[in-house]
Amino acid sequence: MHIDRRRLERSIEELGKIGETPRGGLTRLALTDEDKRGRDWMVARMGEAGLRVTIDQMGNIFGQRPGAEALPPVMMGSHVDSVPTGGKYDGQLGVLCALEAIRTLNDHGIRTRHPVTLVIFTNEEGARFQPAMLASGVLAGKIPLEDAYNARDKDGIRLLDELERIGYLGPEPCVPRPMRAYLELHIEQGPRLEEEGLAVGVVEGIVAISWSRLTIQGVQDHAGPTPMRIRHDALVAAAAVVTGVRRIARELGGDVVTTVGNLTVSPNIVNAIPGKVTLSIDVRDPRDETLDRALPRLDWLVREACRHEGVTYELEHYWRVPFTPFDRTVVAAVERAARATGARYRRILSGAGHDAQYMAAIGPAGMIFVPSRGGRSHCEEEFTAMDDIEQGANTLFRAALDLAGGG
Ligand code: HGY
Ligand code: MN
Ligand code: MN
Repeated sequence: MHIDRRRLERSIEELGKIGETPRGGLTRLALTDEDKRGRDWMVARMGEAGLRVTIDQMGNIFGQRPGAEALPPVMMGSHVDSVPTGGKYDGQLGVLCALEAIRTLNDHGIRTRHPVTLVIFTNEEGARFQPAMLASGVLAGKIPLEDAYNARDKDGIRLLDELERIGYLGPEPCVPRPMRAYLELHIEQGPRLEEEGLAVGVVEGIVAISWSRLTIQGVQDHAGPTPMRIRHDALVAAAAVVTGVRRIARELGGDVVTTVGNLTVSPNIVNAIPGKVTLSIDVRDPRDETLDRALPRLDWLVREACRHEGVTYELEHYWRVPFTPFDRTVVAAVERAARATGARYRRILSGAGHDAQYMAAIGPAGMIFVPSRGGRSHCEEEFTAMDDIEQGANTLFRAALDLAGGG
């Protein structure tokens, strides 16, 4: 038994059209009209596959396929929201491979012991509303629902209002659910599988992640008549922070990664000294202890950069997810499935966060990676070859069958 490659390929193409960018990438930010259209497309396909579709308070979508016994379900899925000018595989591939696995169960009339549930999580990317994995974080009981509802995008629009506007504010409580296991297929978003000529990654865990936001308040003034000796330029302090964030990674070494991805300047015009700068700092490492060493260095760096320029600041470490090892029995089931599929594979760690990170907090979770061409992701160049997708999807199908008690 194997998945239907052509059907899966068509689904990737069809869903990838919703929010497609002129360069063939994808912009489908959480709770925008494009996200609504992508959700509606998935709900229609889930109905056609005979799934009972429900929506919870965070707009998470569940498609339930009954099992032979009233047991906790095997859940599998991912997300359909993207980053701006992102790719058509991040998140979307996991949702479509889960749909394809269910369609394959239907093709063969298989009644698994445990029910099987397809799940689509809201706002995984954290691109529009921070932090990332927001809705799986609420479901896992790690983020209060009210905090998520009050998250605002850069235009001050509230998450709750957008959920309501697109018609995905569901009645189901967004709380931990009993599950046999949670499986997520995802692109690796790094170079390892491709470098080693492998089709599948058996994911053993996900790195620890910390997000901080820094607001620097300087003195806005005229770029011309203001003598250099009396300036307090928020952007000069910010620039010292940006290069210092890179230095922290270099000094700590190992696998730590640090990124300033978002920076806004006000008033952001040629002839005014920047009065205010806000910026984001993302720090990740497989070891929580390394993050515990990195953050005090960041605090010191910001304090010194701002003292030197005579500006004030607010630094908030507002999101932290610990290193998350996946359940050994689920990892073993994924490995068995990769072997049975005949895929060349290796065990691997995820440098990207995923909804599986929060699902692992409430039940046995595991992931399957497929290669990213050139290791690229969160960009329009993101691509994974169908041969690899087929092997990954067959691995997901077999792992789900194994864990759900195949017919
Ligand atoms: O940030 C991440 O790692 C994921 O793409 N949300
Ligand atoms: Mn993703
Ligand atoms: Mn992503």
